[in-house]
Amino acid sequence: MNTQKINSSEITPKNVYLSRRDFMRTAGVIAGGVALVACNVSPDKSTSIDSAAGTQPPTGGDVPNTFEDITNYNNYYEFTTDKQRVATLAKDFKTSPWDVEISGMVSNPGKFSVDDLIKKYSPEERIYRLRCVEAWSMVIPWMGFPLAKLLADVQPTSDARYVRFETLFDPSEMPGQKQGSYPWPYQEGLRIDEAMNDLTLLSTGLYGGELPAQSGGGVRLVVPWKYGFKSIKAIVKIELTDQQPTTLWSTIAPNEYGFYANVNPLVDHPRWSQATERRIGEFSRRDTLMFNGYADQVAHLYEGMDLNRNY
Ligand SMILES: Nc1nc2c(c(=O)[nH]1)N[C@H]1C(S)=C(S)[C@@H](COP(=O)(O)O)O[C@H]1N2
Ligand SMILES: [Mo]
Repeated sequence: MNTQKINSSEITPKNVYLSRRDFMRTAGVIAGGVALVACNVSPDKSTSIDSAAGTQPPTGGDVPNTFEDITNYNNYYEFTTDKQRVATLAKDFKTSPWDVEISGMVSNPGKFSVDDLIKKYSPEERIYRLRCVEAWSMVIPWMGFPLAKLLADVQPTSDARYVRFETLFDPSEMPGQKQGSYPWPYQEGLRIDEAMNDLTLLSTGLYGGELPAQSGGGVRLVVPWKYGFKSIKAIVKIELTDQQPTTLWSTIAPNEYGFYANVNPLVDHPRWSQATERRIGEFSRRDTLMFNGYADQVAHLYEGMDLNRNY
């Protein structure tokens, strides 16, 4: 089992880590890290020193990344394609109150506030690996609840086969959306059995606290066995449907970003290898694991499918 039973109390507590950051600031240490290019440009071949280098063992287990790394190195094109500027640009983004509308093929559609969802489904901690399609990775202690719990309550009809997710569209708050180069709003989708899998989380928090704007607050999806772009942020709509949903990335580059997007070291991206990855905070690359290390829990979902074709 690789579901990550590490408890966040075993790792660098947030306050210790924050004081380390303050120390680094005072000492005039510049948090390095190279500005990396976007999903559709090139992979992450960087071996540069990241801000947390030295705080984690270079090899071995899955030690959660620091709060600082998790919240200052983000992919969130609604704000910017510059990973290290998302935090600043999202600083005033309002994550609460936040509503999600659930519609389509369900018996109990409706609008749900994240506050109510938190009360109803009592989020738990889930420490998951996150593997970006660009070949970098992190380990993140999410707070959240299985999407399956919410689906059980809204009751998909027997025709429902997919779940479609949509991010907020609000160019006045999300400056990246003023750029017409992407087909906003960001959309993603899962097959209903993938959505029902216990690993699939709706996340409402990080490191035991709230979910920061740059991490996808009010509420985001976390699908740890798929490339990071499936884990859509700032969700305002969830729709049950009988059609395979269109996704932002498969609209832009269908030959590079498929609907399934399962982490698979044997299927390379057309422009780079997916065999290894750079864990943020580590110096050397590590091997990428089939289904990001969650094969025991999810491989059965894809039995009989050609994973080369269904990338
Ligand atoms: N709405 C939205 N969701 C998104 C993205 C985005 O640009 N917009 N980027 C995706 C990508 S490519 C990755 S790797 C993860 C990154 O999540 P993190 O910044 O919390 O690490 O979010 C995903 N979810
Ligand atoms: Mo990504």
